[in-house]
Amino acid sequence: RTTALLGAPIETGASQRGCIMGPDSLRTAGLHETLQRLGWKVTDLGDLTIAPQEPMPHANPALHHLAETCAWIEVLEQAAYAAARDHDLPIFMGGDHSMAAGTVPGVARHAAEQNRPLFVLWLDSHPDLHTPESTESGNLHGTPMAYFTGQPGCDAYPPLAHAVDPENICLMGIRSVDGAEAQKIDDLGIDVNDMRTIDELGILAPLRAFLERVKAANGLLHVSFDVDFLDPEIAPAVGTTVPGGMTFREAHLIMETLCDSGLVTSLDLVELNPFLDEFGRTAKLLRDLTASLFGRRVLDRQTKSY
Ligand code: DIR
Ligand code: MN
Ligand code: MN
Ligand code: MN
Repeated sequence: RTTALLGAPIETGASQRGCIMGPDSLRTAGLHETLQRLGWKVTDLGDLTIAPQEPMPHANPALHHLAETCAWIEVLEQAAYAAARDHDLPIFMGGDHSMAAGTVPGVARHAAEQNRPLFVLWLDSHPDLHTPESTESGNLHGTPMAYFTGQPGCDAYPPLAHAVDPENICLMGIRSVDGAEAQKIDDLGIDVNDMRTIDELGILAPLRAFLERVKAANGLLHVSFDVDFLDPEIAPAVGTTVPGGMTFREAHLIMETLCDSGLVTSLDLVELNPFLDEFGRTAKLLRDLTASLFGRRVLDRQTKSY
């Protein structure tokens, strides 16, 4: 099977600088070699880039880097589309989470061409359901989900050709939601597994139920992995840490379960800020979690007889 590594060194959607180094930090951690050892054919497509932009005015005075974000969306939509068309399971290495406003629509175009629905598994502390109009922080990494589901209020962004059906989205790990986002969650009826749900049910029951739906619909499945999904104790290299996150074991179990399903067709690794890392340990953890998704096992499980 084939994978591609596509770097999106974008940091203008976040409040702090540093995500620009994310793709190179994942390369330095040996992501390419790790996946190769697991038997994958790996192509590093290098990093995307955008031209310098003139500021784009907007009614929301908090917004910053709107023009850069629009340019990234256009470049990423095309590149993610091509990567999904040409590879079994491309990896989009961020870069802050605003990049999902490009990768998800690109993958959605590929799904539409195949006449298959696109499903999205969103692993994040945050639902990222702000619009450029509703965001109070002005950080556009809080907006991709509203954009790729075709919500009103995103007119500042490029026109959207293939919206993702909110019914095909599953959010896990949610523990920081702004008022405008809570309202949208209600309106859209999105499947949100917040930390209370996970504490009560564990992660496997909701994940398996979602995977069953993907399978029954013969869908493509995009996984968007925000580093702040993880507990800050194990993943300090992110600008927006939120306590009470996913443990090491829960995160690996999610990735192994996704691997077993065989359903995942693309992956975002976003919000890694190497400037905040400790001797590369968050980058190495992301590498290892990705390895679990790509087939690494401690022991190949066999039926045990007791
Ligand atoms: C917050 C943070 N909701 C905002 N969003 C983040 O600024 O809109 N998403 N960090 O991952
Ligand atoms: Mn494909
Ligand atoms: Mn996010
Ligand atoms: Mn987040």
